[in-house]
Amino acid sequence: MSEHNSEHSSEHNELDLKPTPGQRATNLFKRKDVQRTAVFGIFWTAVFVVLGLYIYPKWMPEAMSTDMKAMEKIMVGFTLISAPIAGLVMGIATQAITNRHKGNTPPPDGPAIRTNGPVVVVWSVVSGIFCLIAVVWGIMEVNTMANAATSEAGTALHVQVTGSQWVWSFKYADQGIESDKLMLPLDRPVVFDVTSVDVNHSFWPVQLGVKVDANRLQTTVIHTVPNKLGRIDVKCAELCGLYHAYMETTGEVMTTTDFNNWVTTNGGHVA
Ligand SMILES: [Cu+2]
Repeated sequence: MSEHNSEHSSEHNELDLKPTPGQRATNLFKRKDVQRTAVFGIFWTAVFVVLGLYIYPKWMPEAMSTDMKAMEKIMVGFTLISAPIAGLVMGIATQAITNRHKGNTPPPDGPAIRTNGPVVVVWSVVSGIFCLIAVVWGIMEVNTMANAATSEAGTALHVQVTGSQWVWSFKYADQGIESDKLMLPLDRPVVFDVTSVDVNHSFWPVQLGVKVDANRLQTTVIHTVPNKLGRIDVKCAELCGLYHAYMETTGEVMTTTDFNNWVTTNGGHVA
């Protein structure tokens, strides 16, 4: 009972006395509702950190290239960066839902956040720093991929990828074969020359962690190195008409011997 009363009177005092910013900051953390919000916020932040570190990677497709591994790291990193922000929002929501004002009198007004200078400065600077980390990290990763593509261009396997409504086809020009399944040898750099014969599609071999637009009359190039044996899902990631959702096929990363066998049994030659 006494706790309930003191909480309300402290909120009124704060409004009536118009404290200086220094006093406001100290008083803020003496308020019961702020303390509860902080505890809920820390709880939710911990939940998001656990989700990001241990659950999220399990939901993602298997990483079968260093590009996909880098992608996974970035996704986990971004989840951790956003955990305290999402935690604070959930903390405020939890506090608001579990401590609703009861009775027939209107609830007392709290101080308006839009006129709280220190709060605005803190959240602008902190989210600015988070955005900067994200941009720099992303640019560094794109640079690493571009450098790898240049240094491995000579030894790479070339696959011409063509999208059409609503199938993918893969032409191995050096081997002289064509397929509707994406077969790739392990640990050999691969360059995809991607185009379309009709509308815009987007070539997305999911487990390889790369994705690029397939445009009519245009060739876009993407590079990766498959580093794990197994099945690949190939999808279209650009809305391209009625059966867009069904524009998918499969493929496989196989040993060099198996790949060469697959090439020769389909009438091609090893190259
Ligand atoms: Cu498509």
